[in-house]
Amino acid sequence: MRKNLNIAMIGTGFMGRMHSNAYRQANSFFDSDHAACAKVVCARDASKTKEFGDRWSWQETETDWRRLLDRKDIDLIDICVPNSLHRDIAVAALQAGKMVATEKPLALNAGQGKEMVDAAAKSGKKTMIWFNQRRFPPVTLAKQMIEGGALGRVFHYRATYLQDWTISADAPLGGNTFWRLDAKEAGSGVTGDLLAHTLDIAMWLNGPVVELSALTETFIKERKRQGDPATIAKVEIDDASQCMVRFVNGSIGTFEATRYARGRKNANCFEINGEFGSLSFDAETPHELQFYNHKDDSRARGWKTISVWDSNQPYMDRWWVPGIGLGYEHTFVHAAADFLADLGDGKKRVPDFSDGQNTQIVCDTILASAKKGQWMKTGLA
Ligand code: SOE
Repeated sequence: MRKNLNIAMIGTGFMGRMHSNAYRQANSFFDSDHAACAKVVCARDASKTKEFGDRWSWQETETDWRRLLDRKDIDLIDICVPNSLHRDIAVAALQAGKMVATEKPLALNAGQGKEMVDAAAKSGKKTMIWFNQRRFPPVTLAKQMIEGGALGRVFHYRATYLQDWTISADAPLGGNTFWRLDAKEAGSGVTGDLLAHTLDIAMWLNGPVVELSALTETFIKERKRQGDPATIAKVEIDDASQCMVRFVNGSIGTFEATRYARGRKNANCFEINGEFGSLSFDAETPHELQFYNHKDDSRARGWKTISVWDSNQPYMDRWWVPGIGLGYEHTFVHAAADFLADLGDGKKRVPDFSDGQNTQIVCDTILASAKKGQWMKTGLA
C-alpha cells in the first residue's frame, strides 16, 4: 500500500494541465512508496475549476487558496499561477506547515526569492521548483556522463532558448496566455521565463555562474491590454536577452533567449566543450544527445548521435520498449516521480527553493547588468 501525498494545486492553465497529467502518470509508470493524490484544485472561477477538476480527476475544487492552508488533509501545495503570486502563496503555505512546489521562475525577483528560501528553512518542509527540463532523459544522461568524466576540464558552455510566439504586435498584454508579457505579473520577460530553464540546466551541469555582462531588448514597445483593447500599455519586459558569463570552474559561456526567432518553437539548446569531448542537446529533438568523444580512435572520430530510448538510460526503463522516444510532457512526469521518490528515501533528486534562488539571482543580475551596461558579479560560488 502506497502512502498518499495529498496535493492541492493552485492554477488551471497550461502548467495546471501539465502537472495534473504528471501526477497521474507518475503513479502509473513509477514505483514509489508514495502516491500522488489529486485532492483539491484551486482557481478563481468556480465553474471553470469544476470543469477542470472533473476532466483531470481532482477530488475537490476550491476558489480561495488561503482556505487550503488550514486543511490538515493537505500535504503539498503546488503553485501553477503567474510569478507575481509565488512568494505570497509559498511563504503562507510553509508557515502553515505544508510542503511546497512552485513553477519557475521562483519569484518576481531575488528579494522575494530570499523570503521563500528563509520560510522553507524555518519550516524544514520539502520544497521543489519545477525545473522540468533537467529531466529530458538526454539532459540527465549528460549530467551522468559529465560526472563520469566524459568531458574532463570544461572550457565553453553555449546555450540558447528560442521561441517565436510573440512576434505579432497584435498579441495583447495580460490575461491567461499573455500574462508573461506583463512585467507586474511575470517580473521579467524571456530572462525569467526561458533563461531560467537554460541557466538551471547550465549550473546543474557546469556549476555556478559567478560573473556576467548582459544585453536585453524589447522589440514591441506597446501592446493592447488583454480584455481592454482601448488601453495601450507600455511593454516593460525583455523580449530578448543575451549574456556572456564566467563559471566558477573557469569555463566561459554565452546565453541567449528570445521569442522572436521565427520558426523556433521550443528550442532549448546547449553545447559544452571540454578537454576530452563535447556534448550538445536540443529540446526540439528530445530523445537525442550529440557527443564528440576525443578518446575515440582518431581515424574514426566524429560527432555521434546518442539515441536516448533504451532501458539502461535515464528514466527509460519506466516507459515503453526501446526505440520509443519521449517528449516535453514526460519531463514533468519524471519531476513528479523524483519528488515522490525523495519522500520515500530522503534523497534530494529534485531542485528546491535554494536552487531556484540561485537561478533567480543570476536572472536578476542579467537584468541589472543590461540596465547598467556593465559586467556584474552574481555573488554565487
Ligand atoms: C512559454 O514561454 C513556456 O511555456 C515557458 O513558460 C515554459 O516554462 C517552457 O517550458 C515552455 O515555454
